[in-house]
Amino acid sequence: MTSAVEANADGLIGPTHSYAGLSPGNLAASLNAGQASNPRAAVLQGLDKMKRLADLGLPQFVLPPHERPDIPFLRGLGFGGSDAAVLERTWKEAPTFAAAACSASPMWAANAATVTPSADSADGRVHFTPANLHTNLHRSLEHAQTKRALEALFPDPGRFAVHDALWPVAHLADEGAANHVRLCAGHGEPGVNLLVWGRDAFEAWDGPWPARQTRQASEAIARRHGASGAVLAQQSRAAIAGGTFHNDVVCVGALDTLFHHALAFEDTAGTHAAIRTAANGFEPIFVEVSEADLPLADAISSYLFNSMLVSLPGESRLTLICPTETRDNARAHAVAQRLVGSNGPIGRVEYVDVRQSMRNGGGPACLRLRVVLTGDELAATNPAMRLTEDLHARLAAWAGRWYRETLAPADLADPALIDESRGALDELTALLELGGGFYPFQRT
Ligand code: SUG
Repeated sequence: MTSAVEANADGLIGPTHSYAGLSPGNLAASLNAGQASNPRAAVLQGLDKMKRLADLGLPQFVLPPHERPDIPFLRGLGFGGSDAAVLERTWKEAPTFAAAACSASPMWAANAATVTPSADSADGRVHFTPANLHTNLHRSLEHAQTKRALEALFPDPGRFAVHDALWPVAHLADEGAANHVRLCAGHGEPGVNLLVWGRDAFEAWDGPWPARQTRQASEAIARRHGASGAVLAQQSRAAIAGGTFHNDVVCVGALDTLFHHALAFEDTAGTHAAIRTAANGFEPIFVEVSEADLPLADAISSYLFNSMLVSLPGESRLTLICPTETRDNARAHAVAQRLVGSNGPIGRVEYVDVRQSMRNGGGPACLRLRVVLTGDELAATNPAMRLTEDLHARLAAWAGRWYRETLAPADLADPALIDESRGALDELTALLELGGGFYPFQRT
């Protein structure tokens, strides 16, 4: 048996973190649209969560924010002149494109890619497919830079295969690991790869909100990664209609345990049966929460299931790391307490404050990409991107120097934000040793 660990790579929250209401069907983001954000508090909350996980003994990496505003994207729309003029004209003539170009959405690293560990892949490498995030304009701008960031973190092509995103077209709409759960007996052993899709690419979709993942995208990823133990399951239409824009809003899994809301899947019994059949050498445990115990609306507002479910060194039961919003919701809190009180697989619940991200619909699980790595693979990662006590302190000081305290949506049109953001990213390039030309502005 190969031993392996589950590392987390979190998206460092960028200087343009804002509430622009860009994601239809994401109820928190729509509710908070137009409010002022606090980018500095946001990045510090994210960094503190990373440190918490590192302190608990899990390898923790940092994925750098993307260049925003995305001036090259706006130039591609025909806006010309100086960078400041491009931004100013776009806000005047095409504000929706301008808002998309300013979003700090790469922070939600669960949407960065789908990952297949070496224990499950056909060629014994760790495979990554950056998500094309085709459904939302602002998120469709991410995948090329995400690929670059993954290549910086996982530089050895003998061990890591970083693919291009799936062809960016509606038929192959893909949202990455937010719709993937891996179950296994031990991280280094072959697992079940549960891939959850919302719609079939060739059937009409008539739900009130977009279904962001197609069955065909999930199939293509499993095929190109050579992923063993693949189980495809349909996300329930009721869940999407209720505001479940990703499966990880109602479902999380770790080792042999799948923790989910009763409305997560269109066919719960069929999904459980398929997982049981695919599970090689272990008996999966399903912890299902009923609609009576936690109505879907409370599951979504409290983000109980958008928690990190982790196996900590030396502990036999799993730990659930929830946002403080879960504690603030009486029903969700009661479910969490019951889990710990029972003799089930989850032995501990902890709370983290990621409120700035939560207000855009991004909980603790959205902010991280899980990557299962053997000892040799871990040793082959870029050490400068690993969060240590020292890097945490340096990044917190960096954010204090560069990030604004508050940012109203109208401030996104301020041309000074271009220089501020680039200044911050330039310094970050050195801090994380990302190499020359990592960002588009460094290549011109
Ligand atoms: O894609 N919010 C993100 C939240 C992503 C959460 N990720 C996971 N569940 N894994 C989204 O809807 C809102 C940005 C805005 O409206 O400005 C946004 O993109």
